[in-house]
Amino acid sequence: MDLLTAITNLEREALDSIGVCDSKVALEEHYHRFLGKKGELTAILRGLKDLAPEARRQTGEEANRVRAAIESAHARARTELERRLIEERLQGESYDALRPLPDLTGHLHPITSMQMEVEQIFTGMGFQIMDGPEIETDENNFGRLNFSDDHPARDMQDTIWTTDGNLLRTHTSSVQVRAMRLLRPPFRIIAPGRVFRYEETDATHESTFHQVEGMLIDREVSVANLIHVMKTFLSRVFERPIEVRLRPGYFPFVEPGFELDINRNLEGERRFEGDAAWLELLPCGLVHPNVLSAGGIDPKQWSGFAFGLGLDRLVMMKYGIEDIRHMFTGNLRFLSQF
Ligand code: FA5
Repeated sequence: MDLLTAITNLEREALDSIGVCDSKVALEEHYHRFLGKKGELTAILRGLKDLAPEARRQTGEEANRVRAAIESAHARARTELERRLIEERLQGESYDALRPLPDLTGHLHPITSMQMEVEQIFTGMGFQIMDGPEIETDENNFGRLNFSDDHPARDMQDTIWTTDGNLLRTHTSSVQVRAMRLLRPPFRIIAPGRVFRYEETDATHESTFHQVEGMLIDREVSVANLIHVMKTFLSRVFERPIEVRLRPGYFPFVEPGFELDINRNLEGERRFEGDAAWLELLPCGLVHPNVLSAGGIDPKQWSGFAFGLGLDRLVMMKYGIEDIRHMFTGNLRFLSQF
C-alpha cells in the first residue's frame, strides 16, 4: 500500500472511531494512537524518506491536512464531551424550589420565653419592667434590705464577692432598693434577671439562676392585694385557676413574710415525690418599714408588697423538667423540645 492510501485509510479510521470516545481518557488514548509521537501517522511518515521529491512533497502535504483534520475533530469532540458532562451533572443536581427545607430555624430559650410571658402578664397589670446591675454593692443587696452587718440571714444566701468589696447579686431584691430610690410612689415594678450564689449545684439548685422580683408600693397595701395579684398572675402562667396558700416565711426585708404555695393540678400534673396537694412556689411579703425608709419612702404614708419568683423553677414546673442543670448545657436535644 502506498503512503497516500495509508494516510487516507488512517484519516477515515481516526474520524470514524473518535465518535465512540465517551471519556477524556478515551479521547487522549485515541489522540496518542493516531497523532502521538509513537502514533500511527508518525509511523507512516517514516517511509517519506524513501519517496521521490515530488511524491514526498505531495504525501507530506496530505499528511499535514489529515493531521489538521484529526486535530480539529478532537477539539470538537472535547467541547462536546465537556458540554455533556456538565449537562449530566446539572440533571443529577436538580433544584426544586418548592421542596420543604429541613427545620433548622432557632427559637427562644425556655427561660427567655417564660421571662417574656411573665413580663407581658405583669405589664398588663400596670407593672413597669426594671433592670439592675449584676454586680452590686453590699448596701443594695443586703444593707438597705434590713440585713444588719452581723445578721445571720446573710448566711441564707452564700455570696460571691468581688475583690473590690462588691458582690454578684444574690437576688433581684437589690432592684427593689434601686426602684424605691428612682421612682415616686405609687409604683409597681418587676425586675427579671440573673442572680448568683456560691452554692453546690444539684437537681434543683444552680449557682447562676434567674429571678423575677416584684414590688408594688401604694397606700394601705394589704396581704389581700398580694394574694390577688399572685393568683391572677399564676392562673395565667399555668392556664388554669390557681389557689394560693401562705405559710409564714422569714426574710429581713418583709414583715410579715410568707412562703406562697399553689394548689396542684392533681389530674393533669406529673406526680411529684410526697404527693401533697400544695406546692411551694415563691417567697413574698409586705415590705418592711425599715426598707421603705432606707429607700426614701415614708412608711407612715406608704406600704407595699414584694415577691421573688424563681424563673428556672417556674419553667421546670410548667414543663415537668426534673433537673435544673439541663437548662444551660446548650444541649440541642433538650432545647429543641420547647
Ligand atoms: C430570695 O431570694 C428573696 N429575695 C425573695 C423575696 C423577694 C422574698 C421579695 C420576699 C420578698 P430565696 O432565696 O428563697 O429568696 O429565692 C427565691 C426563689 O429563687 C426560690 O423560691 C427559688 O425558686 C429560686 N432559687 C433560690 N435558690 C435557687 C438556686 N440555687 N437555683 C435555682 N433557683 C433558686
